[in-house]
Formats: sequence, structure tokens, C-alpha cells
Amino acid sequence: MDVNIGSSTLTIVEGDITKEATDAIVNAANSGLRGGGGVDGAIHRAGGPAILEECRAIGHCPPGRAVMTTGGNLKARFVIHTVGPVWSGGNRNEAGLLKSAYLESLRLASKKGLKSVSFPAISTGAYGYPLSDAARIALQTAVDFLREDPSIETVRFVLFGRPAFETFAEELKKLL
Ligand code: AR6
Repeated sequence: MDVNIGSSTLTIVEGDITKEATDAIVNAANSGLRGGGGVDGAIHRAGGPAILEECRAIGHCPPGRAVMTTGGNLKARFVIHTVGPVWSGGNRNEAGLLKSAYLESLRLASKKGLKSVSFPAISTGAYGYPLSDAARIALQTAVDFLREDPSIETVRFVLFGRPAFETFAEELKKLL
């Protein structure tokens, strides 16, 4: 499903983000940038050990911020590592931190002159963020960003499995 935002395109697809050929893919990392399970594990497995070495050199990334490494053996040239919030009921600024994770990733991509970025559904696995709330924040943040900054031509949300895709599709329809 594609929507045009000014001269840019926002796309949602079902798939595996490690196969994406965008300039950057975004990783749902942890603050220690140590690698882990879920999409983080998949990206490090597919990208090879160079990415973890670069992460070690960077050292740390607080929730809501983003850092960048090269893409190692991935098709994507870069990996933007961001850290989403751990869901703990909704009263610990989870929504603000999730929005910030998307926004800081997009700002970093724009600052580096990248034209295309793919995102997973940050925080919706191990970190337990309710999927439809997370989808609404993800999509709203991307739409608002693209309206302000057309330098990024393509933003893709690559959802793992049909239920996640359907949830993003529903939230995208509501938003438009
Ligand atoms: N492509 C796209 N999405 C994927 C893939 C994939 N290959 N694999 C999983 N997902 P999670 P979090 C989806 O747990 O909740 C890690 O251990 C998955 O279905 O990867 O932000 C880190 O090191 C889910 O919808 O990330 C952190 O410690 C989404 O990616 C912690 O988990 C996010 O799930 C971060 O937790």
C-alpha cells in the first residue's frame, strides 16, 4: 500500500526488513547496542560482524535517539539503530519516546542525505508496545516529517507477518 505525501512516497509492506534495498534500514536496538533477538538479531545475522563492531565503537544510544552504522553485508548501505521505549502501561512517556525514535531516525537519514529508509514496527515485539497505538504513532510521525522535509523520497514500513501489516494498513487508512 502506497500513499503520496507531497513528492515523497510512504509505503507499507509485509516482509523481512533485512532484504530491503533502501539507503538505510532502521534497527529496533537496545540502549547498549549489543545486538539481541527479534529484528535486531536478524539484522546482525544478515549484515555480519562489522555492524556490531561499529556499534561497540559508538557504545550507547538512549531510548528515543538514533545512531548510524554501515550496512555490512546487507543490501542497504546503512543501518540506523534506534531504541524504542519498553511498554510499561503508558504513563512513562512511552508515546513520546516512540515518536522520538522515528523522528530522530528520519532526521539522521535526512542529515546524511539519504533518500530512502525502511522501518520495522519499533517496540512492538520484546518491548511490548500495543501494536495499533505504535502503528498510529509511527505513521503519523512519518507523514508529518515528510510534509516538512521532502528530501527523503521513500519511507517504507516493513511489517513482519500479516497481522502487523493489517494493523498498519488500518491505521494508515484512518490517518488519511
Ligand atoms: N523484519 C521486519 N520486522 C521484524 C523482523 C524482520 N526480519 N523480525 C522481527 N520483526 P523486536 P522491540 C518485528 O522484538 O520490541 C531486541 O532483542 C517484530 O515482529 O525486534 O523494539 C533488541 O536487542 C516486531 O513487530 O523489537 C532489544 O533488546 C518488531 O519487529 C529489543 O529486542 C519489533 O520487535 C527491542 O524490542
